[in-house]
Amino acid sequence: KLEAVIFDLDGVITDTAEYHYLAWKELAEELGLPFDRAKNERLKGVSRMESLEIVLEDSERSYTAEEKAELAKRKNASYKRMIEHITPADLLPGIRELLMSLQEQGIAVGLASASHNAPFILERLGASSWFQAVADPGSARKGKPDPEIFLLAAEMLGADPANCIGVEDAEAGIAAIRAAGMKAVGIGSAAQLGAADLLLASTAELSLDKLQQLMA
Ligand code: B16
Ligand code: MG
Repeated sequence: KLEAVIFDLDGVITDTAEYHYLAWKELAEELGLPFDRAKNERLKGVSRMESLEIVLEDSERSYTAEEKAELAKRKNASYKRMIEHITPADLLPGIRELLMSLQEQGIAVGLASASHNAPFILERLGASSWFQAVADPGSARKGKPDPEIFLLAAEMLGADPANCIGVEDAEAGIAAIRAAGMKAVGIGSAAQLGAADLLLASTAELSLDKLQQLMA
């Protein structure tokens, strides 16, 4: 029986990847480093500090831990200015309808995002009240593909991972869900998300019916 659905944020609830792209690009330009959309793909689902390492990999000089912390802070400040403009219209297609039917059916809803800005983004989307648990990435020791953040969300909801479904758009996220012992729904293409139990091309194809069938 389906007890809970645990969502990733970026690429599933809303598309913040574009803002991450713009903010990292701004920083890379200041540092005179190349940065393009292909590189941005590699940052999806990856933590802020790990993302910075990827942005800096073409650099000829090395940076101290203090400098890195300052660079990450700078990127986050411009990212935060951008996400101020998020509105409920930025919910990805079908998400509002799905969250409403989950609530109606009394199925618990959680968030397992690597983003420290997730609570603010949910608020801007007008979606906070649909989530009974938002796992804090700061209290997970390891990032995705480690299952920790998904297990944290399930624990907060009091749900058995075996009765949970995770929804993700990144390969590492699907691996994390499967390692947590949950059923994995992938949003994207088979090239990256072949390991998902159910693969959908877009969030518009999500429905409570399909999720319940997956658990049956
Ligand atoms: P922050 P997700 C991830 O969100 C993003 O995909 C990734 O690009 C970002 O670096 C990470 O959050 C951390 O975000 O800098 O806001 O803490 O896909 O796990 O929802
Ligand atoms: Mg994602």
